[in-house]
Amino acid sequence: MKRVDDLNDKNLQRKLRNDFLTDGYIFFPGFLNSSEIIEVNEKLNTFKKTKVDNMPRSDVYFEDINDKTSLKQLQRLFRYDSYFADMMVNSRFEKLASILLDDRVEGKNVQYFNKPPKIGQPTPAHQDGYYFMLEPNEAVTMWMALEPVDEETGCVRYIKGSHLNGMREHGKTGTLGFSQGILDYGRKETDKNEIFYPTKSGDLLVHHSMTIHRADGNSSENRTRQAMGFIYYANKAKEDVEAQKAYQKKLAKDLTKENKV
Ligand SMILES: O=C(O)CCC(=O)C(=O)O
Repeated sequence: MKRVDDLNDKNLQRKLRNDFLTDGYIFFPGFLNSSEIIEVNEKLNTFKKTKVDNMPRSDVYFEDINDKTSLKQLQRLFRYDSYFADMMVNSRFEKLASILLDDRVEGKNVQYFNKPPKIGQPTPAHQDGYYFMLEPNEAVTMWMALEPVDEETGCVRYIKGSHLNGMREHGKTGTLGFSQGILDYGRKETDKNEIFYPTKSGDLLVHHSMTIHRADGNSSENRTRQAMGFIYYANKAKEDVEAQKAYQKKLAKDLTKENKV
């Protein structure tokens, strides 16, 4: 997992950065190999069995709060297990983030995403930068498939080049884990503009914090849709810490009131 040497190739770095600057995202098939992804899945399974019950409610989301088999998201895994801290810091993920943002970077989050079969909800169209509150808005989100993901289970969809067109207006979505979405999504874009990515285990998608993206729900009968997320901010990006705190406080209050956490 700690190998970073293959990312030292200058030609590869140039290509990755150019594609990222043009499209607002990159697709990196097989970023983790099969034995690495088996190890990650084992660690996550142990984590779910042993640690989730003791995590604060703000870091654990279920599709249905009364159904403990409907786990939807885990936040900030790096705080609870050094294995996930090691995945975030001084790792291939960090190195790739640094190449794409052309800056030193700081890891901010390691997440687990699931969409349980039949009830896994769609991810509303959004730009992560709206949540991040950065100036300049220079950050990346990495999304890594932990199992095969396709149109039926809800693969990630991007609007190519949308990171170049500024921040769209966002508003409340009612979706747990993605509380804010683009209010008029579909006014400027159609399904034809969306590039979607069926993925295999270990494939990685990385998008810029201004790139518009979304995903469908999981309409399959019995397949889960599991993935991990990694978030890195560029050193040059300054956080509006006060606005962040106020947003987190309001979100926690709203979710508790709505009995969602
Ligand atoms: O897993 C998903 O459906 C999307 C994840 C996402 O939108 C994000 O991490 O920004």
